[in-house]
Amino acid sequence: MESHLPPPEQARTRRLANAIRALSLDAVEQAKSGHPGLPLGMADAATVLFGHFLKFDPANPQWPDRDRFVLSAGHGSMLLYSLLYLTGYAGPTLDDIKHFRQVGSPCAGHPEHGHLPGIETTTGPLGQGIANAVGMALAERLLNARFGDDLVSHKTYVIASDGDLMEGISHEAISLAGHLKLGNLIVLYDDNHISIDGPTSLSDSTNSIERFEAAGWKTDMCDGHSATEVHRALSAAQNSDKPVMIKCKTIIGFGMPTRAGTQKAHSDAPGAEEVAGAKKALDLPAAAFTLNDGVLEEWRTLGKRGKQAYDNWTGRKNRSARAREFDATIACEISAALGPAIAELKQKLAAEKPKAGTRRTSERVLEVVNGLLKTTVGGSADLTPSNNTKTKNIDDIKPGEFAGRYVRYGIREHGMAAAMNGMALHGGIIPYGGTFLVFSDYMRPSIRLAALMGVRVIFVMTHDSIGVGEDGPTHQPVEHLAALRAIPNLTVIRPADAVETAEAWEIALNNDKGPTLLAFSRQDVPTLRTDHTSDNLVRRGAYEIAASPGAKVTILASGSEVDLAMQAREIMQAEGVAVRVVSMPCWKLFEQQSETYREKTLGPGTAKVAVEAAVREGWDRYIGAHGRFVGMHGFGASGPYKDVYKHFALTPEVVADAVRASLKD
Ligand SMILES: Cc1ncc(C[n+]2csc(CCOP(=O)(O)OP(=O)(O)O)c2C)c(N)n1
Ligand SMILES: [Mg+2]
Repeated sequence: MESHLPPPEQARTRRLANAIRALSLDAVEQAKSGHPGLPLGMADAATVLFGHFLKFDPANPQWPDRDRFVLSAGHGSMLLYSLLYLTGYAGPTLDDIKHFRQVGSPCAGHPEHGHLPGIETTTGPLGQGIANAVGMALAERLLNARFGDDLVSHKTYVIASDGDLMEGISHEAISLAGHLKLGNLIVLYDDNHISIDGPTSLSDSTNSIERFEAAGWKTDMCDGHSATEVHRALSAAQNSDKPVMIKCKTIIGFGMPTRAGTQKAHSDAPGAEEVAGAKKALDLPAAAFTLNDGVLEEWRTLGKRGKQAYDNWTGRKNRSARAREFDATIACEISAALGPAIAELKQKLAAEKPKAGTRRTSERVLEVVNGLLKTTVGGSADLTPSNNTKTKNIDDIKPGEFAGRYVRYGIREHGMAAAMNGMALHGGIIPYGGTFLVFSDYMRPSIRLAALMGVRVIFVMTHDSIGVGEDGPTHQPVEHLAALRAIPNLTVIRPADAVETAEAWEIALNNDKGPTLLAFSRQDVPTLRTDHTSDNLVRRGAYEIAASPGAKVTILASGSEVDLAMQAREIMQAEGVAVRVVSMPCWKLFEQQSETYREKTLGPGTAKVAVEAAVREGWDRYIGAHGRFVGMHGFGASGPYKDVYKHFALTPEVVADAVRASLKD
């Protein structure tokens, strides 16, 4: 939103900015904890951004066409809380700010998405915010390509710190944004030359201007304390065909008498004397949480700048023939046709009985999904032919061309995951993206944040075990399932066959409360579910896939090892021993079932054997201390996958031995 106000008069901006400084100083001092340095250093630049450029309406914080503002350096949270309060959002209240960093206050230590409207994403782990912003900016372009300028035309602004730009993820984010020519992305870099240990010269000598330019960005520089200069730079950034980085030279902790410009300003309560000194220097009232007369009113007036634009936009949307489609898209409504389409595919798969890696069936499911839903946007971190994530009915997104629905993320797993989070947060897009399960480690911080924020992102992780084969232990996940299952609110599903794969996708697409991680096999697996049920059995997390009246033993397994369990069962049945098999594609969903269902499914009174080509961690919960586990006890090995399974004693015969042994216990 270009400024319709004249360029800011320096003294007025400083007076407004000092209100941010007052609140930030008082909140940190009161909490005896927090980070005053960034809010004090970036207050002037943020005032120009919010007062003249950012398109927002505090009365309508969910306005789909608002500009997004991401405080990537989440430790500076008081900057954001101050801005939201001053511009007139319903929250935080002044009382919330007085309870900064206290349990129950929405003003948490770092900005938590969902605690307050206006917190576009959870930040704190440095580098994540700027990478989320790339996804938000991309989402905007994709929806603009679909709905046009009238309905979708906004920018994503980021404040990023030295730490954000030192983190490796920023490299992935910056180079992806530059490549895609995301001209609607504007980063204000808080170039204060200070991090926790001291001057950034201790650990970094990057020329950030050259770095961004090399990645295809437009760059600019300004004095971050000069309202006129910041205004000029933001004006010049408005109509760019490349993302823009504005290096704002600032003084950390601006105004603090002894701490400004030093690492002491970064964090911690400055103490009464320092606060008093800062307030004197900044011409602020001495009393805590008190602003100069008229400043709050002036801020509130600025907060109403966007109302007209909101009303105009609402008018355009209501007049649009596509209003309903737009609303359904932004809400990512799942078409009522999806359920029947998945059921139909399941029926077909049950009859056809493909013997294929679940990654391949996943592509078949996606073909149906991408044909039915317009909101899915796929991608892979340079493993498209292996992850089977690109279907024929969607096209590539290209630099400056956003009609497609498939992102070539390049070899940027972490950047991909964070960008997917940003797309989901933006609204209107259900992102899914692939890599090998073993490289979930490269994405874990973003997977964790997706789970913490509760956003609908689908991680497609193929090559999910030693079944990878020849590529060997570097490429064979063993501890990953356990580690991922430990992330709260992450739904990890490892389907056993084609039918479970279709069911897993249905669950993932309908899960709007958090991310879903789908673990797919590289190697072929037979179709085990050959009797069609319209019921989605994976939804229960675990279910009896093979019954045996009078069974003495229950074999629990997931993914490709359910077939092993079934073969072991055959061996035992031939010996006259009744064995039942339970497929456990998703522990999280199983835990949500009734106690009765869980007990019945686990087979009360039966001995337990678990089979999974992964480490044992977690299985004890289901098999008990005396249960037997057939799986991995260390890293894998390179070789044809069937040989590797034999080498690690993951065979039907060994499972049958475990069953026999368990009968003797
Ligand atoms: C991934 C990650 N590592 C470490 C930290 C801890 N930490 C918080 S701020 C910070 C660096 C501070 O420097 P800068 O980013 O320049 O912020 P400034 O001090 O200028 O506000 C660090 C290391 C973190 N939040 N995230
Ligand atoms: Mg810094």
